[in-house]
Amino acid sequence: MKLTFRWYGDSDPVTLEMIRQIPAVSGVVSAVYDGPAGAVWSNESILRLKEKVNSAGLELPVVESVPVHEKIKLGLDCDELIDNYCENIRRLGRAGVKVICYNFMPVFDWLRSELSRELPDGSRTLAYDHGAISRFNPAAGGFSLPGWAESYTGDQLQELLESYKSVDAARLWDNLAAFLRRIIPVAEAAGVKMALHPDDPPWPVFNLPRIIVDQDSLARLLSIVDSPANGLTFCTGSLGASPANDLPAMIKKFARRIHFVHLRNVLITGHKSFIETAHPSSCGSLDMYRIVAALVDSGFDGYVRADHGRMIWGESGRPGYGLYDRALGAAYITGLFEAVEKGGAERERPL
Ligand code: DNO
Repeated sequence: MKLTFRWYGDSDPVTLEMIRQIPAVSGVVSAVYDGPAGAVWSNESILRLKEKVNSAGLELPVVESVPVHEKIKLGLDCDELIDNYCENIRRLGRAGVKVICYNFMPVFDWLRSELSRELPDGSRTLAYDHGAISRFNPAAGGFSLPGWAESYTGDQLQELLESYKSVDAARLWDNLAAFLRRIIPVAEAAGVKMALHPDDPPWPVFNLPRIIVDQDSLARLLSIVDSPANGLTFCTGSLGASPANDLPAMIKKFARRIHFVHLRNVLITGHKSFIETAHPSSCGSLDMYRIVAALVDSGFDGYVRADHGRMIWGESGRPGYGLYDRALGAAYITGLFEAVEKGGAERERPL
């Protein structure tokens, strides 16, 4: 595997120099943040990003995300927007980007009910409780999370939610299929692998459909265009929030189409309720050893990043994206991969 670390560009308090000092990290996952969703990214911005990352001694193998405009998900008047998306794929391919991570969640990207829940050890973490989420009124406005491409005023959100009233899960699948049929041939030609991020959390919120949630939906997605360029971001924290998902089994089934992995742990605290924990298996509900073993046994050789961390040691900043806990997670992940890859045979080998 190739270990990467997410960087939010110049506004990120975590600098490239800090990232470079995390053991075993070879690349950065980033994006161009200077235009609205749906626009073509300028070649200058793409090259500036790449040069900055390269001159810090790091690679830029993965872009996360190229946001999908809501009109594409709504299937409305979106020909030109899909053309723009294709152009971004071509430009990123020319800049040497290997994988593009994106998602197809209506309106809201990842969603939590609390951004800073204090844990007994004094660390702070992201939490989700479906009851609490259902009591929110999204149209009241001011609703945004730091990972989102967009934040909306109350009126804009109201209008958007109104437009989605005619889009049920079946329609959303149709719109996703139409999008994939256009973008995947372009990605193939550009030498880029598209890696769809599953819905987080993996169930509908605010009556909006969420369709990339389990083994069946991943299989359906991959069958729409049966090409290696139509692949997955396997996010353990997103899929793992549903106890029905058997993550090692899913990895074994889809391994050849997994191009990017987000590794993080969650502690399931009730029905549709969880907190994000530190990465080790002993801290949450997911067996990270079995997850990594499934990746290694399937011959996975793609990009990995430690996903969200808690806020520890007094750090503050973008929830989920502090330096310290993600760096601890990266070191843990490196150790797990080394242990699984070397396995028993290496331990027995005479020195
Ligand atoms: C959360 C991230 C997501 C992810 C997008 C991919 O921290 O994993 O925001 O970047 O959903 O499009």
